[in-house]
Order: sequence, then structure tokens, then C-alpha cells
Amino acid sequence: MWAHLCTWPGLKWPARRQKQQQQQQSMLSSSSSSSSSSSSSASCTLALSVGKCYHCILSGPAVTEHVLRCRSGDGGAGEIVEAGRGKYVKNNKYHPGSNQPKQIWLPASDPADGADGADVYVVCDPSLDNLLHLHKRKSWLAPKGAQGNPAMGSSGPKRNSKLKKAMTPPLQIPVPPGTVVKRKSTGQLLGEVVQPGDRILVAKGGKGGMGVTAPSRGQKQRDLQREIKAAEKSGGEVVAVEDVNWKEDAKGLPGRQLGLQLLLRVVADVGIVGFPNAGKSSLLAALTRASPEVAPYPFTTLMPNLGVMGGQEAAAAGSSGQAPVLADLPGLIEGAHKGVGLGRMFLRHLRRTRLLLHVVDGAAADPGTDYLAVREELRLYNPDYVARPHIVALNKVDLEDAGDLREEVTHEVMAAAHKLQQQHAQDVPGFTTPAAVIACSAVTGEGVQQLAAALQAATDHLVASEGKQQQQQQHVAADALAAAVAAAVAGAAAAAAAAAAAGDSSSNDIEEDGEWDEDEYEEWKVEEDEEWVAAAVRGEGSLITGTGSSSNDEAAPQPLAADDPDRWLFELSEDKLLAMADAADD
Ligand SMILES: Nc1nc2c(ncn2[C@@H]2O[C@H](COP(=O)(O)OP(=O)(O)OP(=O)(O)O)[C@@H](O)[C@H]2O)c(=O)[nH]1
Ligand SMILES: [Mg+2]
Repeated sequence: MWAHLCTWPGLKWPARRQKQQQQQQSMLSSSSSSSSSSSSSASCTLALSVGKCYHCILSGPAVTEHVLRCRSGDGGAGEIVEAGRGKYVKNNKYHPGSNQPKQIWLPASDPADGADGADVYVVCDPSLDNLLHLHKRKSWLAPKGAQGNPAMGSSGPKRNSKLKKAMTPPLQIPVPPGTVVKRKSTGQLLGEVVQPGDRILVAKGGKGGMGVTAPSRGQKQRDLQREIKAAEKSGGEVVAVEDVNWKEDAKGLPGRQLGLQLLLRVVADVGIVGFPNAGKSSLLAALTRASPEVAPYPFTTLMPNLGVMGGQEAAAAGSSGQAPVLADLPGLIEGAHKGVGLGRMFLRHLRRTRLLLHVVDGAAADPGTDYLAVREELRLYNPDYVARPHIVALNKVDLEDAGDLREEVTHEVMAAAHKLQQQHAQDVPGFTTPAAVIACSAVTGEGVQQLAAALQAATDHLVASEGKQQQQQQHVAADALAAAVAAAVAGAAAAAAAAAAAGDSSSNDIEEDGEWDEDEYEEWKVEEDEEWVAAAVRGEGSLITGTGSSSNDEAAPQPLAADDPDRWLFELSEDKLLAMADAADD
């Protein structure tokens, strides 16, 4: 879309789709090596090869980052009233036909102040989930304050000090929850909006000018005459100096102008991290109703995807808590903490998450090393991230290699995590090991229920312990969390096993694969009929009407009447029936 704007070195756009598809295979085969030794240009080439250049997308009309200029309103000028002279102002209470005057004479005392200029606020708007709406408007100029006017008061014209100053409605810049606001020039953090109703004052409006009483024309004349007389007496020169201070006082102050940098960090309970292509988006789709793009090449996801887990998992886990919000992030590669693959852009989204879900491709050459590499990137970007509780999802266990090695890999991941924890015991207090390692498959759904239960239980546990944590300033007890997760996983596994057993007993051969096969049904029906007729011939049953003798049928099956038109069905196959009866006797 913004391809023609791309000036990234060495890139040409649009690359032909066919050519991309050809290149894609070759790039994918080398993606593992390129991801380990990637530089930013390599990442861009990789993205281009799969039809997307995220440098273009993100440096163009950014969705999670935006820069704008804003200016608060200038203060309105104060009212200037000539000394000794009053003023006619409009009577706001006047109605045609009433006996009130249209204009009211106000005495000269207490002139009205000018209104302050409008403030500029950044406000949280929960209906938004990105910064795209700001793209078209780079400058946000707040309105000026109104000039001092005694008629502005809501109760009509009055020289009342409480009413003389009109209010200027503030200018509000709507942003989604999780937006961080910084000053563009200095990088100073101005604040962050998280919940609906949060707002940050970024520029205060200019103060309104004071209402002033100017010397009257007569007074000026008298002052001048006095000056002249004094000069004649002393033989000096007449210098008429006008007092201009009152003019300055009446002026409103200018508003404040500044550049803002807005950064969106998604607000979610669970942040999903892992190498590209590990199946993060597939798991998001399996766990929630979100439908992120899923494709067999790296960097399919370029923007965070959010999904809310359904209430079923919560109920299954015996939870009364809120359904967790999951954020699927773009894949991380080695050097992400330095910005490789635009990793820094994505890593900031984890800041407001409670729990991390590490997705590891169980069919990868070395899943344990992949897990460690992602942990290392997180540690280097922000040590807080590795002190955050996390669960490992060992994905793709439906694939042969991954399925066979799941236990071995689980132990490998756990051992590696404990080793890493010991290594960083000094520099990262509270370095966590996985609360659980859950083997699953986003494609077949195996283990997904357990994973959902684990995420729900962990989120509930973390929410409950957050209050205590704030009071006691301590990390969440890892053992308690692991126990809560293990209990939820065991519960979900038992429920899944029970459901599978119930499914087995009620299943029939025809619908096992979930699709209705008419031919298969016909075959089955003939077999059933044959058995049934054979039993009837042996005297173990009777020929009855109806084919769907379901237990819900209220009417009891009836023997076929001699004149029943359906009876010919059986009479025609009499030879066959006799043959079957003989076979049964044998
Ligand atoms: N066999 C199998 N394939 C899977 C499974 N999960 C995901 N895949 C496949 O793996 C490929 C990548 O899946 P995605 O969900 O796009 O992976 P991702 O981690 O989101 O990738 P990026 O967005 O590029 O970081 C797709 O072809 C999926 O169909 C799984 O459990 N089993
Ligand atoms: Mg993805």
C-alpha cells in the first residue's frame, strides 16, 4: 500500500508476486540461518521475499507509533473599560415581547478577564486499538480563549467575578489504552493511559488577559494639562508619557506548542512470544475467537493480534475470574533486543502483560535452544521480562518427531531454564522458570484445553496476588503459581479424557471423521439391515418398521403387517434371508 514510498536501501517495490513466491521457498530454506545471523537489511529482504516490507509499513502511517504536533490555545484578551464609563451589553435573558431591555448598562468597575486558552489532553478511548486514526492529522491546534466579556456568564450579563471568565473546552486527542506519551524533542515521559477515563494534560492553555480599567479620555487630558503647567513653571520640556502597562495586562498569554511521540503498548494479560513460525498465531486462533493471519513463512505477523479467551475455559478451570486477553506478537529473532527484525518495536508490547506464553516449535531441530535464545533476548531487552511468570507451549506435537520427543524436550526445556536461572541469580532477582511446559498442537487441538486452563489459572492467581504483591513488594511465589497451574492442567486433562471416552462410546463409524459420507452410510445401512434381518430370521427379533430406532423415539416399533407395502422389501430377498439363516445356524 505504501510501497511507492519505500526508500529502504536496496529494495524495489512492487516485487512481482510470482517472483516472490519463487523466492519464498529459497528464503524459507535459509530462514533459520538468516534468523541466527540476521541484520536489519537481511530481515527486510526476508520480509520482502514473502510479500511484505515491514519497514515500509511501520515507518509509513504507523499503527503503533505516531508523532504529532500540538498547541494549546492562546489566552483571550481581557476587557478594557474606560475609567468612569460604563458599557451597554447584550441582555442574554431578553425575550421578544418581555419588558426587559435588550441591552443592559453595566458600570465601569470590575472589567471581565479573558478566558484561558484550551488545554490539550491525550485521553484514553477504549473503542480504539491502534493509532491509525491519527495519521491524517499531524497538527492539533486548540482553540483560543474568548475575549473578556461580561455578557458571557451563564446567568446573563453581570459583573460578577465568578461568572466573568468563560471556560474554553479542552482539545482531546483520543488514543487506545496502553498508549505512552513522550515529548518528541527530549524523549521525556509525560505519562501513559491505561484505563478508560485516563487522560494526560500535555499542554496547558495560555492564561487569559486581565480585565483592566483604562484611564478615560478626560483623565488623559487633565494629566496632560498638569504636565504642561508643571513644565511651564519649571521652564522644562513637556513629555507626555502614556502608561501602557494596562494594555500589556489585558493581553492573553500565548499557548504552548510541542511535539508528541505516541507509542502504543498493547494491554493484555498474556503476551505470546517465540521464534517466527513457531505457531503463535495458530495458538491464538485455537485459544480465542481471533483469526490472525497464519502462514508457513516467518514474519507473517507484523502487528500484535489480540484475542480474548472464551468463558468455557474459565468455567472448566473452575475460575470465576475475567477471561484473559492474549496478545500474539511478531516473531523474535536473535538480536531483537537491539532492534533486529524491528524487535524493539514488538518487545515494548510485553511491558503491561502479567504472564508470558513462550511458544516453542516442538518439531524444530533444537527446541530447547530456541527457548533459551528467546529468553536471552527478553533478558537483554528488559530484565523484568525474565522475572515475569511464564508458561511454555511445546507446539506442533502432532508432527511425528515432536510427538515422540515431547517428554525429552520438556525435560530439556526445564533443565535449561533452571540452569539459566542459576546463571542470572545475581543480576536478575526473581528470574523465573516455566510454571508449566504443555505439549500441544494448534492444528489438531491436542493439549489446547490444558493450555487454556493453565493460562486461566495462572492469570487468576496473578490477579489475586497482585494486591498482596503491591503491599509486600515481593515477587509472586513461583511454587504457588506452578501448583495452581498444575492443578488446572490436571483438571483439564481429566475433563478431556472423560470427554474423549464419552465420545468413543457414543461415536459411530460413520461420523468419526466428522464428515457425512453418503456412500459409507449406505454401506453401513445395508450391513445393519442384514444383521437385523438375520436376527429376525433366527427368531431373536422381529421385522419392524422404521429405520431410525433411536432411543428417543416414543412410539414402540411395530411388526410389519401382512399388507404393509414395505414388506416387499424383505420378501424380495427371501433367498438371501434363508441363506443367511443357514449361515447363522452353522
Ligand atoms: N503441524 C502443525 N503445524 C502448525 C501448528 N501450529 C502452527 N502450525 C503451522 O506453522 C506455520 C506457522 O504458523 P503461525 O501461527 O503463522 O506461526 P507464528 O509463530 O505466528 O509465525 P510468525 O507470525 O511469522 O512469527 C503455519 O503453516 C501453521 O499452519 C501445529 O500445531 N502443528
Ligand atoms: Mg504469527
